Amino acid sequence: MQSTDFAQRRERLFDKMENGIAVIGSNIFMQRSNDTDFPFRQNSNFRYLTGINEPDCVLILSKKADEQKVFLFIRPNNELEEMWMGKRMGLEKSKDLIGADKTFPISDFNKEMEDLLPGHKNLYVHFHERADLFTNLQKICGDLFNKKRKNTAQPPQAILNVGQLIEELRYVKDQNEILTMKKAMVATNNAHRAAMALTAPGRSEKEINALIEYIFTKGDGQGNAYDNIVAGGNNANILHYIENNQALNDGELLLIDAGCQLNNYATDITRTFPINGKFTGAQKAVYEIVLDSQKAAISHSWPDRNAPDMHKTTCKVLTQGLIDLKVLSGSLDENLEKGTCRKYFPHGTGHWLGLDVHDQNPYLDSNDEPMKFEPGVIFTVEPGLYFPKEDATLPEELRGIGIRIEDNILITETGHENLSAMIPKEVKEIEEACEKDYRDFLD
Ligand SMILES: [Mn+2]
Repeated sequence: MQSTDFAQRRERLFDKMENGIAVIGSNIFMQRSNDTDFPFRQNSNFRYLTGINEPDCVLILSKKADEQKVFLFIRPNNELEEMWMGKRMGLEKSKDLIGADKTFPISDFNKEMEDLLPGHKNLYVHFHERADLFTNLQKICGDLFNKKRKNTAQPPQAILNVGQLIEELRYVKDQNEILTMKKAMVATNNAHRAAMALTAPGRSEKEINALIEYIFTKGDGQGNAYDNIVAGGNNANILHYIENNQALNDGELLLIDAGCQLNNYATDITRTFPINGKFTGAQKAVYEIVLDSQKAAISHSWPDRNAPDMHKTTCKVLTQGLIDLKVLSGSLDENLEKGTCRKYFPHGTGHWLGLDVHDQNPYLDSNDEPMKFEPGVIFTVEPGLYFPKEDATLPEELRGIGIRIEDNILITETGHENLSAMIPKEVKEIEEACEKDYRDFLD
């Protein structure tokens, strides 16, 4: 990414702003234990607008009738701190990098904001990130308001959500973003293939998870984009199962939902396969239904279509499948009307994907209509069926089966591209992948 790309993004954000001042915080260190922190991960919006990967920064965009200015608060250089904790960009380098009008030490934030805030009509802040920054700004504005004098510039009188404006910018991905996600998919593919190859009765979710982590981190990848789900047998029926510490049993399935992160961009892939390498009849029957529903949803992925219609397509195939499996009774139309498949498919068909695994993009347009798919939009397609072991109303052979299949889809001018098409998905492909040697995927 060139620094001009980030400048263009800030320019597009300026275009969406009225007279006002936007305050966008980087992430800060999060305490893990006593005086140690969790690994730092940059705030996606701040990263999108600056490319800067340091904690304790705040980006300011100031827009008045006759001028636009960019300011940045950042940690100054400090030899001792940098010896312990790593290099900092500092005030000068960061000013050059993003072409800011001025940079300030982050420790001067409150003092400088007393000068920067007045004269703007609106204050643009993120409504659900960096609540500490929001609270702090409200206090500074309140104090300025109390101290106001005649004939001086006034602090902002209205607070608007900058998050919504940036969501709109981030909806369509540019070529760099698409390329980055394609690169991340290489490790994701290797990890899922290696996992299929290593998995066997007697192995554990822990071992498979460790192998995935290894492949996600050993190359360019930054590790996982979200907590891996490595769920054997009935654990697959807990949608966000992340314990990943149980034994893998003969005759059961393993569901893996895991994606590599690269340059802060996420991939998000799920595969479900037999622990011993061969599907049973019942497992295969359920698997084929989920796969058919997923293919139907993917074939719905065209410009001008939308996610709610895609979800309807998925539900139709799953509901017919549930009737065929004798899980549901009655006609297809009756069941669709009542939404009976929801008990076994309790989540959506997919979500936007990008810098955040659940990417911050709008689901509705300004008229509250579903967003239309456009070239450059990326989302997941991830139907599933979940039959908990404890549900005595289910046919016995289905109990304990949980299956989800998830791919990442890019909308193109002429339809779509499945970014994860290379990861085994057909029954035959999966059974072949289970036969392989996991060491073939470590290089
Ligand atoms: Mn997902």
